[in-house]
Formats: sequence, structure tokens, C-alpha cells
Amino acid sequence: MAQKYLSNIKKIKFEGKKSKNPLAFKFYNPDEKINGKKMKDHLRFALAYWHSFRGEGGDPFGSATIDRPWEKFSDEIDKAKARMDAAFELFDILGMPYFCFHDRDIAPEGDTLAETNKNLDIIVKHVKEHMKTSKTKLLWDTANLFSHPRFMHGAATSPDADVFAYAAAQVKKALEVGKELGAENYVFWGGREGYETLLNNDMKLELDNLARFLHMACDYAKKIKFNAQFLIEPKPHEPTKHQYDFDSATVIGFLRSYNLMDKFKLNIEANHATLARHTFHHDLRVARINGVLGSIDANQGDLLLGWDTDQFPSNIYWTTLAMYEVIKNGGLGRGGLNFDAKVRRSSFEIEDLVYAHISGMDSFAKAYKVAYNLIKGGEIDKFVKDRYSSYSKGIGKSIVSGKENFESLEKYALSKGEPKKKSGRQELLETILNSYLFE
Ligand code: XUL
Ligand code: CO
Repeated sequence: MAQKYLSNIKKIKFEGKKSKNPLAFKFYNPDEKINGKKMKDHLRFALAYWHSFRGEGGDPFGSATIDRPWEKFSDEIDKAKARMDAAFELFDILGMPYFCFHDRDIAPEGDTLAETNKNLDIIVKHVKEHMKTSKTKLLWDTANLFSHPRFMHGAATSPDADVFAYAAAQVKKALEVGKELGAENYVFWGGREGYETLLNNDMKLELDNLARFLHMACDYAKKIKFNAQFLIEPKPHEPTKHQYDFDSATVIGFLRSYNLMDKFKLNIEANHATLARHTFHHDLRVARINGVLGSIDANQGDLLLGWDTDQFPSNIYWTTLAMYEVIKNGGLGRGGLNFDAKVRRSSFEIEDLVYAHISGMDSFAKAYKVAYNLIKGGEIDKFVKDRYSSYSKGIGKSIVSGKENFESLEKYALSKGEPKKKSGRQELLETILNSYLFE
């Protein structure tokens, strides 16, 4: 594809860790084989259209700092097409296997829903043209059910049934778009599904309606034969004070209560986990052990700041622990690593977008290797196995196989006396992890 907007940037190549070229990968070698597959097929990186192509660098204290050359058109459809052209140039430069978008990121909202859908159709056609020649595919799409004022009280959990209906119509269209563009997943992030005060809130009805909405989405996807993996993305707060999809554990409880567990997996975002006062690692683990680790929004927060800073991931310690869970999960299946991350307001140049993605891709590639070696080395697994070994013999085996009760255990405890203390060896284990990181 002829480069129009990013013509001064060449394709990013792998040059290895000794390279000092800022426009090269140091660890991400897409075709390198590890653990039976190519790096690019393990990592399945995606670019988040909303941050990289709609982010303008504004914050509550200041206006936009980012001024892209493709934003020069006055007609909104021309502008939307130009953005998409620039995006496919960047995908090519980065060798980005996937991208993700909200419906309203890619096409402008019209005066009516019908007009909005028409705008979307025009841009979807344009995307399809690009996808004919591009290697980049759609990891997931989603519907923006939070920006427009109509959704100020929520969408599927709005107190107004007309808003529920509007949101249903919007998701119906987004599912059709996903099918049209071959999306491998479809994401439901709760937007404004939550509350500000319980004084005006019927929580039971709102949660029942959210479940009704999700069931309807599943039914419609089945009807149109859209076979994407459905994902729910937990977040504890922001924009609402309390988001219903608080964290992995809460969402799993919700899915179980409403008979949706076999229809959904989770899309875990690092910065959302930390906002819930969990580590990224924790929320991935909870999803994994419940069989619902589906995909990842790859970013990082700043632990000194209490909001969703959506930074590009560069902390190798965190990415390694994340990859540990992914490998233990047997990979991400149809999911991937979507850079739901934005360049800082002061990183306003196009090159910054490229550096940011290189940093993220390298941070996960290095992490994958470290985590793979750590698992292969086996010290952690062996330690954990030994730590719980009392459950594979004697009384422990009998507890696990359901043969004991409180009376039998009292008898055992009375005869056995004080249990022996054993160290958890946290510091040793942290040193072992470091030895793989510094290898
Ligand atoms: C918001 C967020 C969303 C979802 C998609 O915090 O992460 O961008 O990923 O709606
Ligand atoms: Co996200």
C-alpha cells in the first residue's frame, strides 16, 4: 500500500536486543518459534482504534495537543475514511496482526439511528476494501454505549426502556458489522452500566435487564451465524462510581447467576484490575481457574494515580506474570493482546504512536520468553506442588475426596496435635523469578 500519511516511517523490523535503533523491535520477532508456535501467533497483538486514531490528547485541564494530518477534512465521512487509511498504514508499519474498534470510533453519529447506521455502512465498506489487501484482521468490535448523553444513566441498565431498546438496536448493528468484517471476538465493556447513588437505583431490575440484554445478544449472534467469542470486560469504577462488572470474580458470579457462563469469556484489562485493587496477575488468575480467560486489554496504570491512565505497557515484571497466566491457560485461543492504551498528552507526534506500540510489543514478547522459561524451569510449579502435598496423601487426600466431616476432622485434630509450621518462601520465589528476568 502506498504510504500517504506516514511515508517517513519505514516498516519496523526485529533487530535484537543489542540494537539501538528506536524504530526496531528488540524482543518481538514475529516469526520466531517458541512453545510450538510463532511469537505473533501466541501474542496476537491488536491496536485499539479509539486511543490511537481518535485520541486527541485533551484532559479535564487542557485541550487537544494531538493534531494528525489525516484530520484535515471538513466532511466527517471523508475524515473517517482518511483516518482509516492512516490506520492501515500504521498496521503495516508495525506488522500489527489485529485491530479493535467501537462502532462510533470508525464512523460519525448521524441525526437519527438510521443515518448513523448508514454512515457505519459506508466506513465498513471502506474497511473491507483495506482488508482485502492488508494482513491485519479484526480481533473484536464493540458498541459505544457510553459517550452519547442518551446513555447518561446506562444502556442495558438504564431506567428508561427506550434507552434499553436503542442500545439493543445499536448492538444488533455492531454484531452485524462484526460478522461482516470477520471479527474473532465481540466485547461488552459495561460503559455506564453501574450507578452513582443507590437512592435512585433499582439494582435488582438493572442487573436482570443487563442479563436479558446479554441473552438477546447471544440469540441474535446465533441467528445471524456470527461465531465470535463473546467477552465481558470487567472494570470497578469510571465512569460510574460503581460499575456492575467490577472485577473477574464479580462478573463470573453474575454469569453464573444468569446462566451465561458457557456463552462468555472475560477480556481482562491490566489497568482495570489495578483500579479494583487487584494485580493484573490476580484478575487473570481468577479468570483462568474458572475457564473464562478469553482476551487481554494490554495496558498499565500508574499505581500512584487512582484512575484509568491507560498507559502503554512497559513494566516487564507485570507483563511476565500476565504471560505466565496466558501460558498456563494454554494460550488466548481466539483472544489476543489489545493495546487499550494511549500515548501521553505530551507525546503528540506520529512517531510517538510507533514508539508506544514498539514498547508494548517488546514488553510482552520479552515477558512471554521469561514466563515460558520460568514454567519450563519448573521451580515455581514444584514449590507450589510441594506446598499443597498434604492434600495428595493421608487426611488431605481424604478431605479432597469428600470422605471427611467436622466430626471425623475433630477426632483427627485432637489426636494429631499442633500442625507443623512451614515457610511460604516468598522472598526465595521472587529471587527465582528475577533470575529468569535477568537471564
Ligand atoms: C474503558 C475501556 C474500553 C473497552 C472497550 O476503560 O477499557 O475502551 O476496552 O469498550
Ligand atoms: Co479496555
